[in-house]
Amino acid sequence: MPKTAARQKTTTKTNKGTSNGNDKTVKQKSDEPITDKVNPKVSQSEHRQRKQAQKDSIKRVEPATLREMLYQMVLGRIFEQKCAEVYRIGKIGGFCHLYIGQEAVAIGTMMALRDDDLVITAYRDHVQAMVKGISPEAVMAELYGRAGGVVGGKGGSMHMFSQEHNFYGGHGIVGGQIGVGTGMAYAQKYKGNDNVTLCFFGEAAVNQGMFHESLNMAQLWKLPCIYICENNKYGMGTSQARAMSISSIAQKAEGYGIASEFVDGMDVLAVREATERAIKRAREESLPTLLEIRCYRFMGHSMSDPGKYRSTDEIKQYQERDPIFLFKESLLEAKIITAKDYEELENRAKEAVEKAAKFADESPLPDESELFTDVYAD
Ligand SMILES: Cc1ncc(C[n+]2csc(CCOP(=O)(O)OP(=O)(O)O)c2C)c(N)n1
Ligand SMILES: [Mg+2]
Repeated sequence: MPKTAARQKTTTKTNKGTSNGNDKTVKQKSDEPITDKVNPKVSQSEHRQRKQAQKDSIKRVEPATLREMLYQMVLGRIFEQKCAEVYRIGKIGGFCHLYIGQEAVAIGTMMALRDDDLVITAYRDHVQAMVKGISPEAVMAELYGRAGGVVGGKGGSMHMFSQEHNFYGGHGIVGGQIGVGTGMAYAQKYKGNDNVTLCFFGEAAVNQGMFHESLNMAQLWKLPCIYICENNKYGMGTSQARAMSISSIAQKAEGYGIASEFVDGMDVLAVREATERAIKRAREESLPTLLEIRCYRFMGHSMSDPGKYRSTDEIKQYQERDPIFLFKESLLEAKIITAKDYEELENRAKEAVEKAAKFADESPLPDESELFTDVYAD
């Protein structure tokens, strides 16, 4: 991770003078530029800092929740590895964007939510869909384009959706979901409930006008929306350093008077704690937050990415700081799990994924009669 991502670097600033009367504390961070280079010495010291931080955070979370968080991370990883495997033999077609390396973001944020909270995301959506409660079977069958898929096999990888689970997609237009998510948060406020909306997007989406218009409205109307920017450093093959004039995305929130925080996306507990603060702000005060969560995708942008824009050495450096290994080590050291528990947990995840693949294999193709249902174009 770039040095700036260490949560120890976060400092606070009170933002008293906004026109909306928001006198809440706004987090601000040091703004060191993002570079494409990884400094091994800095990385090692950050890894040590993270481990120390996890030691303290572990004490604040129920052991059963910690174990479930680890299980969900492992399930997400094994599920995505299976997707890559079956994609290569043609069982999944079309676009397929994997989440491997970023699991701490989905699990750290979403496992702090209530069931009636809402989630919307971009096309890298399989793991988010499962954490929100959609079964691995329904997600895998959707990837296979089968009738048993969560949207009947008509959406595919990028369009997981389930109103029943308050999961509103799965969107392919970069940044498009930020406006929809803002509207979802508006609807909750209008209806008078205290539901929170979590809106995920990548760092490349921040360059879209939709991001800026949405953040402006969210603060103006005081919407209970949490904007989660998953900054994995690349938008397809373009690094953030080549595409964005200011490297700190969290800093952009300040332009709209929105509270923001810089979070280490390799540390699932740091992600959870930052999300809890944002949830409190949204639920109790109906105010938005922007979290910039620095992470890294270990796989290509999609299954068809030749990967020529970054070195294998860079990928290796990040893989050495894998968020799953870090969390597993911390839980072993804190004696929340034993090595045997981990083996059992991993086997359980493997079985769940194999069951999902079998379900998808056996699920029929959508019936021809479905061809013109759910079609809204003239
Ligand atoms: C409006 C729009 N422009 C361009 C594209 C093509 N495109 C698909 S993914 C992508 C990169 C997005 O990167 P980021 O938002 O950082 O998300 P990540 O893939 O890293 O998760 C682009 C440019 C698109 N889908 N929509
Ligand atoms: Mg990105």
